[in-house]
Amino acid sequence: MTKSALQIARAAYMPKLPKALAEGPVRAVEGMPTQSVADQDEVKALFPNTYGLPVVTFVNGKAVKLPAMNVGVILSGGQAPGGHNVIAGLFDGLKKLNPANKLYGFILGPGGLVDHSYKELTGNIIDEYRNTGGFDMIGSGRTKLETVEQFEKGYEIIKELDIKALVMIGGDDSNTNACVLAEYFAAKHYGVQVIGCPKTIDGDLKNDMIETSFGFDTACKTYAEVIGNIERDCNSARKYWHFIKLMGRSASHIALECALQVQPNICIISEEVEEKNMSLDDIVTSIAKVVAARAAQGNNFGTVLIPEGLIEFIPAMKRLIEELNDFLAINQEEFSHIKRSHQRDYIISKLSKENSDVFASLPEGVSRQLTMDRDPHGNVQVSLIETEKLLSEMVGIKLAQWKIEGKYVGKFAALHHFFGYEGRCAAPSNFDSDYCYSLGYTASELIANGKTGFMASVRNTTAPASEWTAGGIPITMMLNMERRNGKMKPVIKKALVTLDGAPFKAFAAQRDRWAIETDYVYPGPIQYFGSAEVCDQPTKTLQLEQQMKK
Ligand code: FBP
Repeated sequence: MTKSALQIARAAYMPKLPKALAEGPVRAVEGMPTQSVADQDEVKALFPNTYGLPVVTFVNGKAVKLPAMNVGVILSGGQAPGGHNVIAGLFDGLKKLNPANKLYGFILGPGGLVDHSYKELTGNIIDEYRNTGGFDMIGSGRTKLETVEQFEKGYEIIKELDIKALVMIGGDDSNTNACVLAEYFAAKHYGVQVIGCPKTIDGDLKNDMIETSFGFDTACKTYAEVIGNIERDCNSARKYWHFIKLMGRSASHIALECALQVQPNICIISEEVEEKNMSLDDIVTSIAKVVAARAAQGNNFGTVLIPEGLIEFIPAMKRLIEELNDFLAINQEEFSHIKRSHQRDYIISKLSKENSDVFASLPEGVSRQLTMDRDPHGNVQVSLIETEKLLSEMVGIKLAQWKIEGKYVGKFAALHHFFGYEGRCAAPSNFDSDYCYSLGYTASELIANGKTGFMASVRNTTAPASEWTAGGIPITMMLNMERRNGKMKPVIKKALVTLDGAPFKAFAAQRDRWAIETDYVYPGPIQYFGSAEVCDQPTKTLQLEQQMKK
């Protein structure tokens, strides 16, 4: 594999570990029994073997010689910078425990387990991928592991390879699956442990014990760099409004973090839209007002950040999508046989009056995107909806109306961008390199300590890495019951942006000024070599959230 000079230098970077892990050996200190965040009785009944376990923290202890064992690892869902370092940390941790331990990677996500597609991960393979972005070492996929047939098929290869533990690196849905699998293996007395690791650029897999999901740091810094570049271009040419959509399937953490980093003129936060029961027209009007106010000062330019999941948070649209999800979960087969030109009318005829009216009012392209193929979890693929174009088009129409009414609106020329895939495989920042390596290493210790149904947890992450703490959180603690594909299911509760959280409050305190003044910040590219002040700072979201807790 040909490498750039930066890649060669980066391969030699030794990620930092929490002191307890770096010094090793460790022992597990157990806390009090836990319970799920909600719906305790239902969750407890579904997870009799893995419910209520205590939180585990690692402290220094005495070396214990463990027999050699084989471990499997799966990368699941969307790519996130640092995934390779989780595997590297897991590998190094396992080898430290016993050099005869072996690690197998399942190919292209959970599907690799079911299809028996795997490869042994040797030291040479691991070394090729240290501190690199992407998931290409073994690939990823979105197969949802949920049926007994899949579990049994997976168990066949697990038995054949004599695997004693499986590490699932994934987001909320994949870790929910890991939890279900851990319970299944425990109930069957198969002797296979399952450990999860919190991954997703979306930043929505977090709680009191999981401070952040990996990849969020690097992805946000990558987007903030290019948004900053756009802002500088915008402030130089002074003739365009840039509508920038940012990834994040549901939560607006990425948009919010980027706003805190670059100080745009406008940033929409989906969770606020929902809480304030805003309509599409309310959002359009709020943007048009800022465009007109800036035009009045001679500034016919600006930047608007739009979270990818916005559409689903507009209450009327949310109700429509929920009915569509349930309807299509049952009637997908029939729908697929309807001629494309009749699909819109078919849906209009099948929905409730309120939702049918909303559906009928949408531009053709948007309504089509809402009925397109779901992801394997039954969700609308929001990344396909061009919200940035929809909003700028509607703002243009609104401004034209105001102009007819005699208001001054200046000139409005819009450009569109969508940043998502550009950041998911970026070379991990020092934070993500260290955090991911620590998560993987922690997973190896959870395995060594016989844990199952736990997620690796590394905390105190705004302090220098040596002061981080490592341990494990029972995944059942994060579960609640939610409606999925028309049925109530135990799932990890997604962490959305909260309006009383420190990051939103910091944004809300400044946004009116950012709207009118041009006070852009240009963060520049991620730095890997240099002072900790420049290279090792975590996201503003993480810093503000942790400050609030103290
Ligand atoms: P995960 O939750 O699996 O980490 O994926 C997040 C994400 O990057 C979202 O931001 C985006 O909506 C989605 O994946 C895109 O999915 P795909 O890669 O399948 O197009």
